[in-house]
Amino acid sequence: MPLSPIYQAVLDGNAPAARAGVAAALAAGLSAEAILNNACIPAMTEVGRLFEDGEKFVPEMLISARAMSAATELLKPILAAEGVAQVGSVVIGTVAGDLHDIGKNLVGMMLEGAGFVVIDLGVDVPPQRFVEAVRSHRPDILAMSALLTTTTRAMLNTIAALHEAKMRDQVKVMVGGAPITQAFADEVGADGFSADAGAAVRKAKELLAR
Ligand code: B1M
Repeated sequence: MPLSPIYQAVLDGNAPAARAGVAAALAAGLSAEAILNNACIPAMTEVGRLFEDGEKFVPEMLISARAMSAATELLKPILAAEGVAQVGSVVIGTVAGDLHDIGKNLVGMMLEGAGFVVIDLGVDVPPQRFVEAVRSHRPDILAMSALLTTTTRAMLNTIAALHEAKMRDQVKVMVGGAPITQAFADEVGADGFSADAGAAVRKAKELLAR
């Protein structure tokens, strides 16, 4: 099974093996999306479970994250090449205080693959930087990612900063990340929520059509 070496390499934090596994799976004819959804993401989910159980620690999570990034680097151009004509633009970032970027990067990649122009602000993005980016890039959508329950409030602060700058009606706001729910999105006044990267593309298209 060409996916098991990738799963194992991400789990072990072995970046060269993860990259080699992805190259082999692509050569064997597997799609980038299948590799992502059936090997890379399940491996990171297992890393999280082992961390919760006290069987893995932060440095191990970090090297698994690096292996995941090495694997997805090879998938990125393929996902982007599957894209169609430009459909809209998105400013994306991980909120203030939060350094998790794997999910945010996947969402950005899938959006690019679907034809969106993506402006990635990176991680630990304070509300004011999101506001400045909306002012300068005039995107259709502002997309925020958060992985820590403690940083989800930064989404509320960013939406408040947009209101304060009188720019809230200029952009649709999308939120996502493991602790985010539709109820939370409604509570903070976001226009859309999605649970995974594929759903994020569908939601972004739906927001554009509104
Ligand atoms: Co962190 N971490 N981490 N971590 N980490 C979690 C999130 C945690 C759940 C682990 C656990 O306890 N089980 C836990 C959070 C608990 C909580 O708040 N509820 C946690 C913790 C506690 C911490 C630290 C505090 C640990 C410490 O230092 N003691 C620390 C905080 C640092 C900080 O941010 N300030 C920390 C650090 C790290 C590393 C740096 C070591 C590393 C991140 C490396 C990196 O991202 N470059 C790391 C990792 C790797 C994880 C886990 C294991 C994996 C996250 C991941 O990449 N998942 C994670 C446990 C887990 O999630 N099971 C954990 C794979 C990724 C594809 O999924 O990011 O959920 P995800 O993205 C999905 C969806 O959520 C969605 O689509 C994506 C693709 O399908 N999505 C969106 C994401 N953003 C979206 C935006 C959208 C739409 C959908 O629209 C805008």
